[in-house]
Amino acid sequence: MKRVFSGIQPSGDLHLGNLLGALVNWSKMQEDNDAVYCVVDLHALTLPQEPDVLRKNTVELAQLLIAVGIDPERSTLFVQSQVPQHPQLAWLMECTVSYGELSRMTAFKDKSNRDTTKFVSAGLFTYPALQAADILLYDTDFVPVGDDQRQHVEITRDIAERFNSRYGETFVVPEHVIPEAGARVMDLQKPDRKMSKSEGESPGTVFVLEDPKKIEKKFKRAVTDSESDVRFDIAEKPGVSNLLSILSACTGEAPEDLASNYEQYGPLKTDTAEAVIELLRPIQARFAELQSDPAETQRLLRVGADKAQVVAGEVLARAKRNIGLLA
Ligand code: AQP
Repeated sequence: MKRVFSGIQPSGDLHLGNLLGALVNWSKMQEDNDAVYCVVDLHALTLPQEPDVLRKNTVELAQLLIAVGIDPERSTLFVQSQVPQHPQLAWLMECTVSYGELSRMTAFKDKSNRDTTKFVSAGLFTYPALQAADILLYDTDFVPVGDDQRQHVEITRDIAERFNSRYGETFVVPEHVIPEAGARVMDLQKPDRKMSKSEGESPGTVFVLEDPKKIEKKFKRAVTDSESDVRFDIAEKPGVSNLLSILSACTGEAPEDLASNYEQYGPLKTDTAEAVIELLRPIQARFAELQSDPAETQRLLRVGADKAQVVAGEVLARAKRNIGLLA
């Protein structure tokens, strides 16, 4: 059986990009694989956090993952900071990746340049090393992620190969799994920018727990262009193509085929909003049930962390032994 690993940050409210780009695949892939899924709270610390908000977001994100379909009985679902092997292996990863490689990460360049007056932590620079540790700790074969994470999975592969060639066969070299539709959901107001949860409340971001009326309004106001023909053309028509991609991810039909059903932007916006609202309806209902019992969620996460440590402990011991650290 193949091993699947992926993680998500409790850095804000879950949005449509997270759902279509990553979580739909998380849910599918747990059927035929040994799946390990993680709320990566240590990654959220790369930006300053309110402690109470972080704690609440961590539990609620786990509840949302369960609501989306992650089954904690079948998959291993846990919180990163409850498995100490993650930061331990991260140091070995930091010493295997170069300053130049980390400097080329677009996520770091984007975030550190977004507002030059803001505090830029060293963690924001080195977190791909922690992410490599997250993935490599589980002898992972496949990493289901959105397109924005392609570069981070690549650097994880480079680190694994370098470590293996320096110290002998230690890590499985993983492959990313990126969905055909929904791999890069763009902001509805700025379709040249990916939808992102650290942006906070914004008219361009559709949240998984958002009220259907608000979702309808956001789609109605989505930025398109001054033409009127509906075509799937990401370079020339990013706004319209984003709507077609979202509708495609919800319906399973190819965006090019969907485009031929429309002559105007209005009906495309209405149908996309409706498809999204229907996709979210059962998730919102299940989340409301789970939210009433956070203690049970925390118990499930503890069980998940204990299960994760069995594999993480073995792989960390192998890495320590091979690099020459005392057992
Ligand atoms: N817009 C997106 N379209 C498709 N997939 C996406 N993902 C994120 N945004 C999109 C995928 O969701 C998973 C979790 O990623 P994350 O926790 O990094 O989510 P985020 O929304 O990207 O969070 P932040 O805090 O805003 O982080 P930055 O701005 O650093 O990305 C991943 O598999 C990701 O690919």
